[in-house]
Amino acid sequence: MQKIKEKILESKKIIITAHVNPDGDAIGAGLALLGGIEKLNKDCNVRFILQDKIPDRVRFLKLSDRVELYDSEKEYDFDLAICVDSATIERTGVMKDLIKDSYIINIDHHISNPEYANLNYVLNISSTSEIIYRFLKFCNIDIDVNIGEALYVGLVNDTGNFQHDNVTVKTFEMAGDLVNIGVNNSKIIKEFWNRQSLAAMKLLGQAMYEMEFYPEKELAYFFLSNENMLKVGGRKEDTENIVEKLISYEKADISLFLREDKPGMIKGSMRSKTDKDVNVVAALFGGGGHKKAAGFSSELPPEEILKIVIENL
Ligand SMILES: [Mn+2]
Repeated sequence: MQKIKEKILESKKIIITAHVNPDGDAIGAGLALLGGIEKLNKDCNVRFILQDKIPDRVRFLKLSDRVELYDSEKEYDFDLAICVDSATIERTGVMKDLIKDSYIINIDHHISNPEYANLNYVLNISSTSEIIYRFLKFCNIDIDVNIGEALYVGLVNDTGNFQHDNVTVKTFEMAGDLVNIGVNNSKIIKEFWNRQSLAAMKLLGQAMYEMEFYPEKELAYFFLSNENMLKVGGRKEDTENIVEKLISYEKADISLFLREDKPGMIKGSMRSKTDKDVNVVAALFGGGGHKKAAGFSSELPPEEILKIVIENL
């Protein structure tokens, strides 16, 4: 943390980035870091630039208008790049090409992170937002309510609203501290958590109705074709909670959700509620993540992916 602080203090122009299809943790961590850097180094110009647009449900965050979309027509001038919540540099999408030859700091919480940067701060905790919170505290930066709300959204996002076992005493202490400085828990739940699109509701309904269960592996499974996705006008962020809901089935130990991204390309996500390690299974397809939550991409047909998963559980 000291090295990151020094690097930020000696920089004049910083670009923060995060992964494609950004979630609440990517946005929360990035915005909180941006707000914090502006307090730490007042001579520094800091920007938060992403490949993809942010979900509507984080737009209530005061700092969210600071997110910029990458524009290939523009020139970017910076002396430090910071990647948050990105398990690999490829996860930043087109931003990779912009930053790859510059000095990079990697701040992340995915155990699969290969520490790809010049300076890496990777901790196996709830969220990147929890890491950023610790960093801001370490630097004695005043966490105001705008930074606090961004951090809280990250926490709620990556803990499944304090449901997963990545929640520790420190996570609750952080949440308590943020509530203390003025973050309103029920406001965040109303604005962020309980704000699903119609397409998300329809797709979740379909997933729950058509879910298959493989009792020999306690596996709950659902495959969503691109055709069914288009039928309800769904986007990939509308499918985020399906894998979480699959595992809420009383008999399921593992859930597997496959989504046809485009013909011939499947995105897989897995959850575990026992000791079974889904990170290892996702790695068979070149993916990764955490022991209890992991993802991958594959060009294999869904029934083939299902077969491999079942064989390896
Ligand atoms: Mn995260």
